[in-house]
Amino acid sequence: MKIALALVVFLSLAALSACNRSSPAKETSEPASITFAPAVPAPITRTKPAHVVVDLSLSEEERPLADGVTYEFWSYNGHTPGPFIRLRVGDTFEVRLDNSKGKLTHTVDFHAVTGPGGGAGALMTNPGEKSSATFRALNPGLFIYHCAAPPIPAHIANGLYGLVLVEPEKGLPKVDREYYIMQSEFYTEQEIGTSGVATFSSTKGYLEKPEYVVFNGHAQALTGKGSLKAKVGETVRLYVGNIGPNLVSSFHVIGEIFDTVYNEGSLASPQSGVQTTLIPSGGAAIVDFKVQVPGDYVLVDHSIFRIDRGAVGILSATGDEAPSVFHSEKLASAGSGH
Ligand SMILES: [Cu+2]
Repeated sequence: MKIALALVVFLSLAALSACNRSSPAKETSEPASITFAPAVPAPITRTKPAHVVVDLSLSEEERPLADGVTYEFWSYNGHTPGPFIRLRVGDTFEVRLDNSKGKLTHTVDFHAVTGPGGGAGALMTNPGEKSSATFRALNPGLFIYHCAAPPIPAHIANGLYGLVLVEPEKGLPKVDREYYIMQSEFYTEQEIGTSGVATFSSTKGYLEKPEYVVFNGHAQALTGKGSLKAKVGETVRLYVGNIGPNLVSSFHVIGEIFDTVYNEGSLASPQSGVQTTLIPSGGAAIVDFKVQVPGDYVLVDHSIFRIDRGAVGILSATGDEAPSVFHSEKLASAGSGH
């Protein structure tokens, strides 16, 4: 009798432990934190991995590329660049790709994904169809994603790309403001500035001779009303991607020295005191700097002729003057009326 009872207890415990094995600690499921450039989703506050759902939709539609110039952009979620996706290391992310309104086959290659094609084969989706795949974010860092449907160069050149940030377990150091910037080229049959609809030129793509080099999908997108804002005393963080499709970016902010650069999107060994950081095609960097002097700071690719092709932005800083750091006699004399 005692043996029978012990057997029952043993079997019950075995069943319980098997049950525990088949249903591990349940991950919460939530929609991904996404935003459109230049906005960045708020830092992740949860302390455990989650199952995160990323909804991406595809479209091909004409939108402005420069003043008086439109272009047929191929886009994720109706924006070029596509959404900024914020994850935490260890998260699983389920990508649901909706091509029900698209005219062409598209997919996504996530540089944050470990596995064949970065998911491109699993997510190859014909017009009128949807697909999904689930990945684990194994590595913290800032990563590009882009379309990889053939012909790949055209699918990238036409606007299908964005950034994924995979936060480390303890997050990144806190800053006051974060912005999302993506550099890219546009290869058009028409010379830069030609008003009307600009059409894609694969010939200029092969020659690596872009007509436009831009931040955030439009010439001078980050100027005028699109200027980025900051206040003196704040630390600003820029998440900068460069999709190319051909050029390497020499990213620089005129009048600033980067306090911290997480070069090539790796969080492993940041550098300090950097003037210009190289961002390869298909790569990214995170730069932090504290704003100490009010005024306009110009964001450029320091391959400087590209400012005339559209790659220029402004970070406008307001606040008290800091004459011990920056003092202008000219301004002082103009102010005194002489
Ligand atoms: Cu595509």
